[in-house]
Amino acid sequence: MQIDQLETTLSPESATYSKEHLKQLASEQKYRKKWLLVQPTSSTSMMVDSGTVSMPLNLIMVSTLAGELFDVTFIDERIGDKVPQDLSGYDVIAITSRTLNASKAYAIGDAALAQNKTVILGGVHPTMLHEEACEHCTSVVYGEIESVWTELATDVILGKMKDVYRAETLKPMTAMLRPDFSHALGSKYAKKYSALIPILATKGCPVGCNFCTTPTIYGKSHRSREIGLVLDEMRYHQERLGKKSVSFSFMDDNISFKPKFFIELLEEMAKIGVRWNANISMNFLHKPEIAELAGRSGCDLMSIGFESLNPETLKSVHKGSNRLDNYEKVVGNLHKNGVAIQGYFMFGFDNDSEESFQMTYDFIMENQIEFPVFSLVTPFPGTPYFDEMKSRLRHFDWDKYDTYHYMFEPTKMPGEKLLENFVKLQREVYTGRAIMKRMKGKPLNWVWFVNYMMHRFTKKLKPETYL
Ligand code: B12
Ligand code: SF4
Repeated sequence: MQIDQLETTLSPESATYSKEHLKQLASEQKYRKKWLLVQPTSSTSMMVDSGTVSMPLNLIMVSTLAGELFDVTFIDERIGDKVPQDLSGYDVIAITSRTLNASKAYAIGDAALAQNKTVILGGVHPTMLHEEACEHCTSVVYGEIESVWTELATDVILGKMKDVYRAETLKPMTAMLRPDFSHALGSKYAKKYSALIPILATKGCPVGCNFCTTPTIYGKSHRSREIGLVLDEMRYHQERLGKKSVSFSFMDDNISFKPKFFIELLEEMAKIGVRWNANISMNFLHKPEIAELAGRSGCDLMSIGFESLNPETLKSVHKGSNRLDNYEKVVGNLHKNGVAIQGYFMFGFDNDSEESFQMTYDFIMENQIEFPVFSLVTPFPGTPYFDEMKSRLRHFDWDKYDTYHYMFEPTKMPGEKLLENFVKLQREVYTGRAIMKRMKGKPLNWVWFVNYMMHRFTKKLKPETYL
């Protein structure tokens, strides 16, 4: 899709920001401005940015749009690309940031401002804390770039930047361009990217968990692309790679939120022979026919936020989609259909007690969860949970907002006990014997390898690791 097919949602009354005007300005450019796009690494010691990393669809979407009008260089620090100290070859430095890499993003922004560059910060953290981010850049983009692109690109060409770009209304996802991976894959370190191709079918999640940034940024909206476009994108990669069984990783917040859309999408995917994985909420996964369809459509792995086995905790975080009495049904149905489970479990909630750890261990072992992932509850800035917990937080060191650091003392357990049990649980589910028990009868694939890596990683864990 070209620029002229994009809708303008911002200030539609203003001719300055019409797509026609942008098209005209772009065609009159004597010099295409040079953008340096940066995905900063984080300084966390945990396994967040190590090994193979997923291709950053967020910055790829920025490069897809910017590449149509400007010259683009793509830097991903996580794979080994380096941001040059001398930025004289660039006009615009555009940086993506989550909380865990915000201090790195800010340092790059500061260095670029000192060299009189136009600095644009985008992503979850600058969106949530745009006043803080404004100190380190020329402009902050609030939320998705697609909904402000006409205004932002026009201002870049005219050299008149605003502090914050924020859309009054979100564009329908039909306006989303097909991601152009060429800039990201141009790096000599691109081999460090996971082979899974990131793809998007929907955006948003109205479930409203109070610790999640998505409802704060996108409200109750849940938008979807046309199924035909998602399939076209999949077929494009099948042709490019010369095979049918290409593996896709859905980046959606909650792909199954609208069952009708999800079922239709999966039925179509089943016809083209792709493999896939996704983040999913449990709203209707307990139905056997859905698990059957997931398996038939090529699902290798579902990432499910079980979060907690404590009903009080689920209630306190407003995770209405999780019903404890469905947990075992969900797991059993998926397993019957050959779908492995990456199960997310969070600890550190006020309602957690030592029993919570034992309950989680039993659940994981009895239900043979293939890839359990444990995190400490982290109130991210801008969320209702952050406001609620602010006075109890131990620090505001963004480098430690990676869900692997101790953030506050829960009411029912001293901090030391929390961390002791947290480490013990992880070690126990990843001992050689526990892995053999959980993985018994499972196909020999990369999930075994992940377990092996986790075995090595968890052996080294100590409570202090999380301080
Ligand atoms: C898929 C996903 C993952 C995947 C893939 C991550 C990746 N490589 O991109 C995996 C599973 C690997 C993952 C890992 C983690 N994730 Co995650 N993840 C997501 C999820 C659900 C979608 C992200 C996504 O790709 N969306 C699709 C893209 C196209 O949209 P987008 O990211 O919103 O980007 C748009 C805008 O933000 C904007 N934009 C973004 N960057 C820029 C830059 C510029 C210059 C501009 C102009 C605009 C712009 O335009 C983009 C295009 O529309 C988000 C929730 C969310 N909606 O953000 C959580 C989320 C980003 N993850 C989160 C967390 C905590 C993590 C982990 C720390 C978890 C962990 N303990 O391992 C790690 C950190 C990994 C890392 N190094 O960053 C948090 C971050 C919170 C915060 N404040 O930082 C989120 C927001 C979920 C939440 N709890 O609220 N994650
Ligand atoms: S279900 Fe997931 S994406 Fe939706 S609000 Fe809760 S944590 Fe966020």
